[in-house]
Amino acid sequence: SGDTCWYIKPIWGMAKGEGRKGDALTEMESFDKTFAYILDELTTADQDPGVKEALVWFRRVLEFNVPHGKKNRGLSVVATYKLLKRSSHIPEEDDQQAAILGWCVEMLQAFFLVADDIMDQSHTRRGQPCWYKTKDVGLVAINDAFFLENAVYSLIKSHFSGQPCYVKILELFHEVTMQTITGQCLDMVSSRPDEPLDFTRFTSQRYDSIVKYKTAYYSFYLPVALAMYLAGIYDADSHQRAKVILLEMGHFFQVQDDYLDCYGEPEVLGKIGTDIQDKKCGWLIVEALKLCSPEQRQSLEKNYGIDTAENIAAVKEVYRALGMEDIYRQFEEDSAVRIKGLIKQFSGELPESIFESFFNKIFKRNK
Ligand code: DMA
Ligand code: MG
Ligand code: MG
Ligand code: MG
Repeated sequence: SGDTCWYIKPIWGMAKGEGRKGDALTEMESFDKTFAYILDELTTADQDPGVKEALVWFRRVLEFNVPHGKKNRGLSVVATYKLLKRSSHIPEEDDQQAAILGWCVEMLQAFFLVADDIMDQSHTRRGQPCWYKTKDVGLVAINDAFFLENAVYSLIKSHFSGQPCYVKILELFHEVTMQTITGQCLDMVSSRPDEPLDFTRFTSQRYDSIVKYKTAYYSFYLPVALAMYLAGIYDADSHQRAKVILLEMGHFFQVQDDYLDCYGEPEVLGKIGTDIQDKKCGWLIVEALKLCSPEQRQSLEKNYGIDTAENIAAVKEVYRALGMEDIYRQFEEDSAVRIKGLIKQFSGELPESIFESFFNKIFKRNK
């Protein structure tokens, strides 16, 4: 540490012994407390008073877009870190550091989602209108997405600058952001609104690449890799092993997302599906194209990617006739077996519990 002097800021003034095992704070409550702290750190003006109004706006951006999700990704940083350090004594401030990184993942996700909802022309997210659809927001949402992305780096600098893991964490966020942007690009260019529908592009290979890049890296590898760096695990072999398992889990998670887009309950899911009318290269259409008859394919060609109730219903009718819900159930079961096998095969020195507990959080989810 020395002169570079990284230090851990006192976060929520915990009295000695408070918040330890057996105390009232749940993981979620203590994680949420860290967010209240982050909100103040990011929007308190020790700066030019001329920017006050922007800081007030950013506070609204953060409050609206960051803390209201399931927080699977953010909580996984904390949970993984705790499992990695289980044997050794964890000082409280270390948990706080894991929670800060967890919120960085949630903020990165908020950045992607604000932009994703504009690109996908979605209506709702987490049970409220999408940010760009909110009154008085509109296209400033684009700048707000940039703010959310950059706020990640403000936090990393103020909490990790000078620590051994600092550069690794920075590089990881940059790398994973580029991977996600690449996946979002593949998602968007696989079907353009103004070009004729071309199902020959909807291959499993294309689908695999889209979901690996747009979802798996940032949702699964990133949280675990951050916890590993914080716990001092840098070796390439352990990271490679974790990546094999977590990318497979990420693939499974996006298949779930695509299934729920069509079959989920919007009230439970908090969002209304748009994949059919958006002409998305999603799991259901890719699998349906493998199974359909020439007549069914014709119906899909005629109706996919058109935003009217009739066209959407016609696509769903072909899915129904093909039994896509049962095909999904089977995929779910097969995936659980495959992923559990990978955990056994690839965990190496890492505790299998970090992967099992992450997987258990998402398996059979309905939101
Ligand atoms: C999600 O893809 C990917 C990112 C990077 C946000 P999506 O558009 O299917 O997500 P959602 O269903 O949440 O809009
Ligand atoms: Mg979307
Ligand atoms: Mg999208
Ligand atoms: Mg989706």
